[in-house]
Amino acid sequence: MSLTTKFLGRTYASPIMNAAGIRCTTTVELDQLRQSSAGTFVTKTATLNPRSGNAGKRLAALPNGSINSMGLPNEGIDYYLDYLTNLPDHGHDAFLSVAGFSEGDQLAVLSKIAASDFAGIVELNLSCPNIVGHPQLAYDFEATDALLAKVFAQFGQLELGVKLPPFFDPVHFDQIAAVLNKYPIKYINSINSLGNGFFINPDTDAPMIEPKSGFGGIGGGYAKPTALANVRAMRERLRDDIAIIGTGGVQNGRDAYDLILCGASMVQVATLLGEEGIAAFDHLNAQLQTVLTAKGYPNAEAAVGQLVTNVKH
Ligand code: RRO
Repeated sequence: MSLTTKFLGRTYASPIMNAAGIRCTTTVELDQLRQSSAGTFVTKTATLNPRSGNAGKRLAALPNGSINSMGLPNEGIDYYLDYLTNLPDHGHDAFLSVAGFSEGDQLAVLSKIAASDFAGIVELNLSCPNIVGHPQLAYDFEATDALLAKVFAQFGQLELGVKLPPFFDPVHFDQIAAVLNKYPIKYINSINSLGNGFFINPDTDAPMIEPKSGFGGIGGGYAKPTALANVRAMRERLRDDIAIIGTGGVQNGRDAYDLILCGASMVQVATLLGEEGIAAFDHLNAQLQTVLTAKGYPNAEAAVGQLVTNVKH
């Protein structure tokens, strides 16, 4: 049984990797990811200029997951492009996550990538929940359509995917899928954290985190059923040539397998990786291998989308 996975013409030793934002902000962290047993890695979402992010305590562990309002702290697009383009493969096997605060910003970040030697995959983060005054773009279907029209008109040569927020209604699944199906998107990544949740610290009766009066993105176990729903719903609606990365609530190999059954070709790990560090990949790879072997699959790819649809009582 091999975990070897093909994705966008690349071959990875495992389908499991970090999610953007988790242990991937500095070159030291990126080196650690490269040396780990993760199949590949994605950078922290990069903006045109470096950002220190939201002030105060901005990440907390919860009983079954996490809450964060980081506010997009990152070293800026030039830093990540410099790191990636100096790798032996010019970052061919890596993912570069990017975001902008306006259409102009987003396009400026992409022009920098297009003008560089970066040979990898670009992930447009349309779903950051934690920037004051900036709603998650993908919840505005018209604005998403308008941005993607410009992006693909100008940067059609880039290999582009999009990071989506969770959707909660079949009509919204239909609407976002209809927009995405219009463009030569290579993949979607579902889901980003459950935006603007709230959790009270029982010791203090105050919110767990400081920015935005305590509202923040929820990840970990709380996110798993919503992640499975989004991967499944999008697989049912997207063009076959649009691949899916599944993210949300992966705590063990079975969780990764469930996302794969719903249609994910790759699986990303956020909260668990934040808590456990890169040793999490060793455990998850071993556990995923055990599940796939027990279920009789020769490799991870063979299980993609193999959800059994007749409910057995
Ligand atoms: O930096 C953040 O606050 C953040 C981002 Br950009 C994101 O996409 N998802 C998230 O949970 N936090």
